[in-house]
Amino acid sequence: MPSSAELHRRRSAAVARGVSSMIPSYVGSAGGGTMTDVDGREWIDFAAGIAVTNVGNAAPRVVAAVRDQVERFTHTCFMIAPYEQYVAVCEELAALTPGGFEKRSALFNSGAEAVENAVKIARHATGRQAIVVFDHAYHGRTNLTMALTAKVMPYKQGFGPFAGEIYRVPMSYPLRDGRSGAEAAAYAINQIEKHVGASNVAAVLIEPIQGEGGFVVPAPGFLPALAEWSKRTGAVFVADEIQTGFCRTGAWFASEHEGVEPDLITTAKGIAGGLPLAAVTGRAEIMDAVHPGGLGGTYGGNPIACAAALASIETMRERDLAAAARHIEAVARPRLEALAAKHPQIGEVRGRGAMLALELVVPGGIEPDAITTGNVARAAHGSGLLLLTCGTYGNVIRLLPPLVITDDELDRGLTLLDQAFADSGAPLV
Ligand code: PLZ
Repeated sequence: MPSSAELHRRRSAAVARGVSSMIPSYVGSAGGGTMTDVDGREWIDFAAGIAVTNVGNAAPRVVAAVRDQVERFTHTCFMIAPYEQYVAVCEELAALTPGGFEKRSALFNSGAEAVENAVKIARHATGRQAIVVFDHAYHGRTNLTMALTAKVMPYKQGFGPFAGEIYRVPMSYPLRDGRSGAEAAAYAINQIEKHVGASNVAAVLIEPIQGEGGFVVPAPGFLPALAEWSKRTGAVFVADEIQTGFCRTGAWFASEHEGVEPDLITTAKGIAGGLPLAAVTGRAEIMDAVHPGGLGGTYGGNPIACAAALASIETMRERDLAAAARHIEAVARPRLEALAAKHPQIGEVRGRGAMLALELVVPGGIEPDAITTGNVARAAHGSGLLLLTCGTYGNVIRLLPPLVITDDELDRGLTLLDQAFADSGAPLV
């Protein structure tokens, strides 16, 4: 096997610079909660490929299902010759997503594609155009989803012009806005009504816990108030659960923590254990407003990805991975709180389940500290911990381990994180 150094040389001459990688090591193999690079070094995985391998890397049931499916048939295109696996995934989505109402789903390849389609469906069903999104939001990198995404660098810089009829309003961000959920919702709703007009809003689109934007958990009451306003004014309430979905936050979907039943939910990432699959699921009357042929794509709901999804869902159910996510929080949160007690740069420990974060600030206030954040991440990478950062201000360290991570691996990862803070030169209290 070529070394990482050799692969890096080849990469520089063949792969576009715009596609970058967090670490310079190349993957040899990965399983469960660890990864081994081509140079034989083992890593603890606190990234899960950005919240994708919730069932673990190369999960045995997913591997078996993919192997079986690939031998039977690889692709026919559901729009040409349909197959059971697609239907079965849509049945699972109807059963697992919040809301006891009649639902329909459509399958796609990526999160961004699911979000684009949710927007198409909401516009078609309402006959309206405006889409309301939030500060710090992340919804993808395609043209429409870049417009929906808040952060310019690196996602949008130089890539305009962007799609129209997108309106951004303030997000509830307890550390930074000091507002209760009800106050933050009233503020956002007032902006929508004054700047967009209630009767123009096709959809209110929100991540129940923001992902790339900083693992921002809105204050309690914020999401229900927006869902209620949407219902009252005829807007489609869309929860982007692409990062929060499939047991990540200790429930099948993060909307459940606040009893919210979104009209539409977008999913991807954790749905298929690493194979590309995404979905829009929601109220039958909204989904079915679109004419036959109005939704689709060559690969959407590819049979191999669907087989992987069915195996992933079975694994999540059988191993109760929502409970596993709660267990991860129960183990990790006290360790993170202890870390915060030692390092005054840690302004807040937050998150839910296995979606946990540390926001780093200049001690004594809330000024973002991206420098220490970068130093901690680099130190973690140097010691074999796959750790991601996020946040509009680049000052949030996030933990996204596979939900099957063992207690021993979790403990080793948290110890490496502790060490990374020590090595980063972050001063102690
Ligand atoms: N919506 C909430 O988290 C993807 C993107 C990383 P795709 N997040 C990771 C990067 O830098 O590209 C994401 C998300 C939410 C939509 C998406 C988009 O999903 O499958 O990457 O298109």
